[in-house]
Amino acid sequence: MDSMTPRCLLPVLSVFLVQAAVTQAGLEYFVAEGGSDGDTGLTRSNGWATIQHAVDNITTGDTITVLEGTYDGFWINWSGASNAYNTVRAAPDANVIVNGLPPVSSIYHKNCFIVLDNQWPWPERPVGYWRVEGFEVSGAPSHGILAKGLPWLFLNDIEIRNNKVHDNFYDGIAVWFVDNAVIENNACYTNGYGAGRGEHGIYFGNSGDRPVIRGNHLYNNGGSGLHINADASIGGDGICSDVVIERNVIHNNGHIGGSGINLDGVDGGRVVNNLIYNEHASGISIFQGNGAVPSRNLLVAHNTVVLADNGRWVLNIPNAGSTSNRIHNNILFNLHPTHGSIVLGDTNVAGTISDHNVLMNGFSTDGDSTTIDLDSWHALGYDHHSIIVPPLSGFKDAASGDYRLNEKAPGVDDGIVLPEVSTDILGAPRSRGCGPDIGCYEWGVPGLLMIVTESKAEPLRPLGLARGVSDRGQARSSMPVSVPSAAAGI
Ligand SMILES: [Ca+2]
Ligand SMILES: [Ca+2]
Repeated sequence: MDSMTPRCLLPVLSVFLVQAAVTQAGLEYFVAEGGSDGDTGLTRSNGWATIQHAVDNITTGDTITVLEGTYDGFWINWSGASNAYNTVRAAPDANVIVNGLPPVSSIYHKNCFIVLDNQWPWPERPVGYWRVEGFEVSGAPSHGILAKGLPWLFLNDIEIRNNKVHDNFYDGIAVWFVDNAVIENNACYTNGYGAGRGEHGIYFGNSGDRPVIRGNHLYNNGGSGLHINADASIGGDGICSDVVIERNVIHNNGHIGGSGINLDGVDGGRVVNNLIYNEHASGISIFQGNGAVPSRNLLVAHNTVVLADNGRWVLNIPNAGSTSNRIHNNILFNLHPTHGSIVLGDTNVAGTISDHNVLMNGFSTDGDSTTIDLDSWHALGYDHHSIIVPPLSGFKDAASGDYRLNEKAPGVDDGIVLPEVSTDILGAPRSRGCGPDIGCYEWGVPGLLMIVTESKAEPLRPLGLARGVSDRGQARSSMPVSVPSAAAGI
């Protein structure tokens, strides 16, 4: 559909999806600055002094609410239950900073501030059904938050939500050997410079299945925004199955190499409604490095991805064995002078379908050695219904981080209906008007996203309009990060 096609009338948007409040059985205990671990912990004025004491003394289904203040970290090594999660959280609207090691001596903390593990004290035991919510975690000598199982005994059903995790030596949030993890609405920034090799905002690894990674804001990290590495070399099946990666905003990562989203050894699931911009390596990489299989069977849809002028390729699928990926309704732009939109590892990657995208003219089927033009790309069967435009075409204000489309921009109403994608990045229903819009936004949603600088911003507010966010977003005080230029990496 070209920009002159008439639009049909848009219905009035009256309902947004809102996450249901989480209910919790059990007692609520408090931790407070100036509290005492000898007290009851049952009221705000009788709070305990340390989060560790609380973790060690509640029972299944209880909630620990930590009041405003600065605290040492904590170590979780016992399990809640599927019908009675344990919760450790910052009090609503409190600023709760965790910036010290747990007060428990164990090599298994690995210099992280918040740790969930199942390997100490002996014997190993199941650990799962915990929620960790609302903390600001910074300055760890290793990872800020680490949830780590074992190849023969995974953690399970861990939820890490609404945390602000920054300036940690390695990863912001590392989740390894964990099934059914939910990593949601966290802000992870300026992590991963300490080792000089580029670590990540979120690192999900080691064969865990069914992760839900949603609504996170990942920026200014040395390596990837989100890195998934199923890593067959250290045990487990080496496959991360059935991922949900959606509604994340990822920008200004990859200074030391590493895609906005790296997927190594991932089999099945969806990567949808993500906004990725100003990235300095690749945008989304679907590949095999350490994983047992090339990443495959993924739906990659409704993502808006823009690489910086030192970027690699926007969508990077370099292995011929990465079969049966479906690539629809994405905007894939690259500001690099010669790199293009999509690179494949072969002229015939079985089952790959790419169509109904907004792209720039530049493709490769030999891993970047040779760039081919649109006619050659069409001859391989790809993107016959896609739109080819110059980079940045159609955005409201890309320079200010507003990657919504203008009303008549190429891509509005031009997508195909995907039953798996019923909302946009803001949670507004798809589709409005005459069809789904290409990219992460559905046109005409009266809210905004969001973060427009590379500053130290707040966690995402996916329904920001409800918080009084202006139509231009919330510009925040800029805090530039001094980082090396882009180097090798996926
Ligand atoms: Ca697995
Ligand atoms: Ca539409």
